[in-house]
Amino acid sequence: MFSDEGTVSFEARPSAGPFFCLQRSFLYQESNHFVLRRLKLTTAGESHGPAIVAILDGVPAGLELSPQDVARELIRRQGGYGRGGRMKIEKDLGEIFAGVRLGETLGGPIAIRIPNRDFKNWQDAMSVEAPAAPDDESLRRVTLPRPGHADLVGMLKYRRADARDILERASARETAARVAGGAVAKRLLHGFGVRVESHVVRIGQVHAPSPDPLPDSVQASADASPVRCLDEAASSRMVAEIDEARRAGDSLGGVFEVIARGLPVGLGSHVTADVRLSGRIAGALMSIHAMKGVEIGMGFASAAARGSGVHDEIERDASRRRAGGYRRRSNNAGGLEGGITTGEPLVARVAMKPLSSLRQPLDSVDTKSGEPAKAIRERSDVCAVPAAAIVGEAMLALVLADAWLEKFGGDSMQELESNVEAYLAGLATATLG
Ligand code: EPS
Repeated sequence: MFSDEGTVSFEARPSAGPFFCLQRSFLYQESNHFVLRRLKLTTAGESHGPAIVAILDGVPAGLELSPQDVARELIRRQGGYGRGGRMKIEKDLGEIFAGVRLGETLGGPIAIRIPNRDFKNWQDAMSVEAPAAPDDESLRRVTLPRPGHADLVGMLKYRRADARDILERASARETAARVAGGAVAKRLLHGFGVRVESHVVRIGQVHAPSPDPLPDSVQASADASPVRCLDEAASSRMVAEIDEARRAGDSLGGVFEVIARGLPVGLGSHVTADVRLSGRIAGALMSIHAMKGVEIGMGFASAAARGSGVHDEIERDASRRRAGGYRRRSNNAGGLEGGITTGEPLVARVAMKPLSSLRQPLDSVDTKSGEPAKAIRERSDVCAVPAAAIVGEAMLALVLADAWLEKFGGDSMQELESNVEAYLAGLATATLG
């Protein structure tokens, strides 16, 4: 039940059936946000419906935000060698229609709409109205689920006879909305000197290890490559691998790395599971469509090494104010110890499986007849790893902006800025002991 203060208590209705459950799930959600705790990103929309929408709540008032900030990120997500015909149709810019006035955020939810230009070709199939003729061809019903896709499990779980009811929402088109929300998070972080970037380190069999040291601007170097890879020779081999997979009617996955530089020591916490930043970052990255693995820093390779070859030795360096006057001689921890940022670059790698829409489809079952059949042959990308890396940047930026707001708080940017300054000043003068 809600008290006058808007808090929830259960004593009065211990066995009140569905009402009780509703209250409990509300409380559960509020106290167990593993990924975002201060920000809330809601997305809505189907791949071939009229539009995709993002609503980002929790951004302080007074953040300078322009339509170009969002458009720039959406354009980056649409690029990358290996995309299919759909990207020639869409021209994502995003239209901010709430939460911003005269170039600054107002403190309320920020709403961004990304129209689907392809909708004009799908008006019957995606109509909100009940169809006049339920068996009409133009409704583009799907009963041939793709192995690896949400098609079949979604049909069974949601009791839908038409896989289109699942695949339209399961589509990675939804990531456009995440990138729009992430653009706002990036804008916030950027003002505090934090940059979130990405590059591709694997496509199929072609591997290009992360260069050491990284270029000054990972973004500029990666965006100059058709596959967003920092190694020119590997880039060409990746392009050739994509061409070969396209010829074979197949698809390819890969690995991208996301990096955040400029973070201070002290975001996240070791104290409880829900505030550990490592889990929140892994959760956010794993929530992207088609992701099958996340590692932070040395990741899985650290399991095969000895402690002395893994842990980053510590030394004093008074010039490193954001790191509290310390430095690590290496960064195998990927910028996180105990779920807390160390002040070293935050580095995570994410593995994407090959896309499950194939021009040479795999064996499946026709769910209408129950007979063996080939899966549906949908128009598709061959490889979307370069685009996924941009989505990874957005998700990392959202988690870091969220942890930033959790640590520093404030309804306005002025309040947030003075809290950040006070903390950094304290770090610079801190002596422990
Ligand atoms: C997707 C299938 C393809 C991709 C789409 C994601 O779309 P379509 O079925 O219309 O050809 O192009 O990605 C986007 C539309 C996008 O904006 O990234 C899927 O099934 O996930």
